[in-house]
Amino acid sequence: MNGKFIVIEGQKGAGKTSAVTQVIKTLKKYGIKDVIATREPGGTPLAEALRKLIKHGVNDESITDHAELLMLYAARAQLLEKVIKPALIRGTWVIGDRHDLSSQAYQGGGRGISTHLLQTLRNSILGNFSPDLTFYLDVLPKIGIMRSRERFDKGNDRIGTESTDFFDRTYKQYQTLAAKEDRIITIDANQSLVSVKVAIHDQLKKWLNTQQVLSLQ
Ligand code: Z5A
Repeated sequence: MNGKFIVIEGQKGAGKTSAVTQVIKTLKKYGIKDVIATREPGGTPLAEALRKLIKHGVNDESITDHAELLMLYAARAQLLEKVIKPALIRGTWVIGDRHDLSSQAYQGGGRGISTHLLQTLRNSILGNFSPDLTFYLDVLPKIGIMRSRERFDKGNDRIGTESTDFFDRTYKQYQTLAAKEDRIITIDANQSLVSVKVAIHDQLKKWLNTQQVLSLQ
């Protein structure tokens, strides 16, 4: 792969949208201009159709946890093979709004799906593919929920309107997983938007140096 895959993770209201913008802005500042943004679930016509199903369901039919997980993986598999990998191979950098860590946190923590099943799916579908760098925006669930409360689609968002307990479990799982992995940088997303942007810029600059990218510019 000639490009790099940088992912932004965190609970709703963490500020992932502005973090994606900040990462792209910082990369451009340091001379990396061939960049695309993706989101999960979504990012291809099929994955966007699955996104609608995942977020809104179909009529009143309840969706099982396994069906939800498999739809998320179907969308991810499609995005990976159709968009992310081809971009990385041609040297384009990809900035992802969510990736597999979301499934580990939401479906593993929130839904309580077994680590064994999640690992099996990940190994089978993603193999040894993983992000080069992940920014995990750590926001307390109650702050994130408050921030995203104004969103227009909140009433029709299956996962977004889950219980406080669900978001607490998801949050704990995010924190546990982020602490284990060197390639995940945790950013305190409870602070002001300006402070979050500065933290992302500084951490990304540091990481680019370790990748010897800056010295090439
Ligand atoms: N999901 C899953 O369960 N499993 C998976 O594997 C994957 C996803 C991939 C996708 O929803 C849903 O799918 C999501 C997880 C699940 N459901 N939930 N919950 P989505 O993509 O539509 O959206 P989201 O990521 O959940 O929510 P969001 O609200 O869009 O989050 P955000 O992008 O991090 O927030 P934002 O739009 O950047 O910010 C929200 C507001 O807060 C906005 O007005 C900002 O100006 C404000 N904000 C952000 N940061 C700050 C700070 N630092 N201070 C003050 N105000 C701030």
